[in-house]
Order: sequence, then C-alpha cells, then structure tokens
Amino acid sequence: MTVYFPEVTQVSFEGTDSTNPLAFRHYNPKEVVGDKTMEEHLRFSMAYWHTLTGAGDDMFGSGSVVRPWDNLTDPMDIAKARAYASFEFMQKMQIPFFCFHDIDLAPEGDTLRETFANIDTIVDIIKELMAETGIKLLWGTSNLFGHPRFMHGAATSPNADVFAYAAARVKRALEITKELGGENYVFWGGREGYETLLNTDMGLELDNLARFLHMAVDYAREIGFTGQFLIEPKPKEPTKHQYDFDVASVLGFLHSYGLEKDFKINIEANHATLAGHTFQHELRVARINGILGSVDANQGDELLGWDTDQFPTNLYATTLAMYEILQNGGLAPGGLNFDAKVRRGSFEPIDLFYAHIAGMDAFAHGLKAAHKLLESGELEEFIAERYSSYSSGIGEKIVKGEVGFKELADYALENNQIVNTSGRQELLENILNRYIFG
Ligand code: XUL
Ligand code: CO
Repeated sequence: MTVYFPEVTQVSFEGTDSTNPLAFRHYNPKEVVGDKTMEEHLRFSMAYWHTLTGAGDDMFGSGSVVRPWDNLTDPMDIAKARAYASFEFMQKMQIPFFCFHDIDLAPEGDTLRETFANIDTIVDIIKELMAETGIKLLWGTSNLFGHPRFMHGAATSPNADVFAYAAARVKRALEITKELGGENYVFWGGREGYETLLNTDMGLELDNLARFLHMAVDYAREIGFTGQFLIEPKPKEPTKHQYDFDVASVLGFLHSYGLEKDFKINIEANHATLAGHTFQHELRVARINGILGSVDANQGDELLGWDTDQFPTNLYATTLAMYEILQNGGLAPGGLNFDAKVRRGSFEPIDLFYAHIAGMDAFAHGLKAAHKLLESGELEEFIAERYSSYSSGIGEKIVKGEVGFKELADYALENNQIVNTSGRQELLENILNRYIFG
C-alpha cells in the first residue's frame, strides 16, 4: 500500500512538557472535560478542499504546494491518490470527520453525466476507506461557485438554466452525502449575491434562493436524508454583497420564507470578522436563537481584509468560541471543521500536519479554559447581578408585561435618582486571562 506521508507515523498527545512539534500538547481525545471526552466535544473535521485539493494559488500567483501525487498526470489517478492520502492523513492526525464539496473529489467532465461518473468512482473508494477506518462524513456540499457558468450566481442566477443545473448538482450531492452517512449538508452562498444593483432584481433572486432551499429540503425528505441542513453566512467575497451576510440576516431570511425549522447555521470565524463581527458574536446570535449548528474553524489576519482561512491559533477566540459552544450543549451533529489552509509559502506536506496540530491544540486549550470558566460561574454571577433590576420592582413588572408606557412614565416621574454600576470590563478581562493563561 502506498504511504503518502512517510515523514509522520502518528500524532499523539504528549502533554504540555513536550517539545515534539508532531505531538499534541493539549488535545487528548479520550480526556474527559465535564460531561464528555475531548473528541466528543470538539468533533474535529478536515476540509478536503484545502488539505487535498488546494494548490496554494492566490489571486496573484499560481499553485505552490508540493504533494505526494505530483508525479501523476491523469486527473482521475490524482483524485484516487488524494482519496487514499486523505484517510492516511486523518488517521495519523486522529481527525474523526471530514467535509467535502462534490468536485473536490474528482475532476469535472465535459458533461454533467461525466462529472457525476467521475465523482461516483471516488465516492466508492471513500466509502470503503470510511468503513475500514471508522472516519465519518461531517458534511457534504456542492461547489456552485467555481466554474464560469456560476458567474451570476447559482440559485440566484438570472439564467434559469443555471438554476436547473445547480439543482441537479445539489440533488446528486445530497444523494452522495446520504450514501456516505453524512450528518449535515451545508449551503454556502458562493456567488449568491450581487456585484451591482443596477442589473439586479433582488426580490426575485431572494425568492428563487428560498425556492431552491425548499426544493432541497423536499428532495432530502423524499430520499430519507435525515441529516441537519446548514447555511454558512459570509458577507462579501467573491461578490460585493452576499445575501447570507451574517447570522442575523440569515435568521431574517429563514423566517421570511418559512425555512426556520429546517436550517441551522454553520459559522465560519473568518466570515464573522469579514462581516465586522467577532467570532463569538456570531456564535452568540446563533446560540440564543437556537440555530447554532456547526463551525468552520479558522481565523483571518488582522491586517488583511479578505478571507485568509488561516488555521486557528488565537486562544482568546478559541476560548470564547468554546464558551458559547459549551453553553449550546455542544455542536453535535455539527462539529469543528478546519476550513483552513496552510500559507502559500508553507508548501511542504509536513506543513499540513503542523497546521492541524496548531488548530486542534488551540481548540483543546480553549475547551479546557472555557469549561473551567463556566464551572466557576464567575461571569454568569456577574451578569446575573448586573441585570438584577429586572428580578424585582419595576424591572420585574417590565419583564412580566405588567406595565406600559403610562405606568413607566409615572414611575420615572417619581424616581429622581438613577444609580448605575460599573460594567467592570477590565476586571472581567483579568478573570478571562486567568482562565486562559493560569
Ligand atoms: C468559502 C467557504 C466554503 C464553505 C463551503 O469561503 O467557507 O469553503 O465552507 O462551501
Ligand atoms: Co467555510
């Protein structure tokens, strides 16, 4: 059997004293944190598109990466090598899930039929590898943005033939996701947005997007797919404006079109920051609305204004993310998918290992810190006290709906002394630091 990554035998937990760069210092899959093991909490997933298909190209330059299949020329041979290599990689990394777009797996053919046949060949291999290794599919999706046919969108294209083509692709991707036992199915808007309103019928485009999603749900039910549907918000890039801008706008869209019972949200950290929000903000909005479904775990660069998809290493972000996720009761059937890529200059296969180790350790550390923070109740006690004016007196009456503007005005006219208390942000930041850094 071909070994694709001979430089690594197995990445294991060695603890915080270890200086081995090919070991985990925090991620210890069987370690129990609260009510679950780390692997049950974190549900790590590898993104097939970045780790196997990604070439290291960017808008200024072509592919840079060196990969073990570079000696192959036939695109189907390359696709097969990637499939085998992906499972070797996940096993060596102890990653229990993966995610893919339909055409990450195999090259597109000249016709849609040929494309499906190419994908089916690889799906058969992947199915066997899943059975052999026990590695599972977190989610499937369809790439409805890369090919020029999607230049004006997919479900929101002004061209009905493109809408039909996109439907055929999602239909097949749903069938594959079901066949592989996928636990979720993701819709990322891709090019569902606009470049200029001068040529755009926004009302029709949004209606069509909703029609498309309803058709997907109907078809999934028809074939017995029981996985969770997810929408992944992103405000811009590649289009100037993407309809699934952020969690709040997706929530409004789902309610407007009667889709709110069928969809949850897949939150990507770098998309949150592109929308001008923190990662924690997006998780919080989803959590309090009961629609936090899954996470694309990555991070952006503070100085670059685009979707750099870096591996997550920021302990503040991972801790506060896990703080939301723990309060959500976890993510299952969702998980933490590394929608992240190595930098263009990190072109060697071993960089894929270092990158995933960094992300897994950062989230494992975040999990431990967030668990301790929640156990202590320090923030929750502070917050409860901060809002205690709503537990008695006029506040209680407001919350219970017992007063209106007339009663409140009467109260305010008699209450000449409003006393505020400090928000204590800096104290709370000290407390957070104590849980992160000890
Ligand atoms: C693009 C992105 C996608 C989705 C799946 O920014 O995040 O890879 O996660 O289509
Ligand atoms: Co993503």
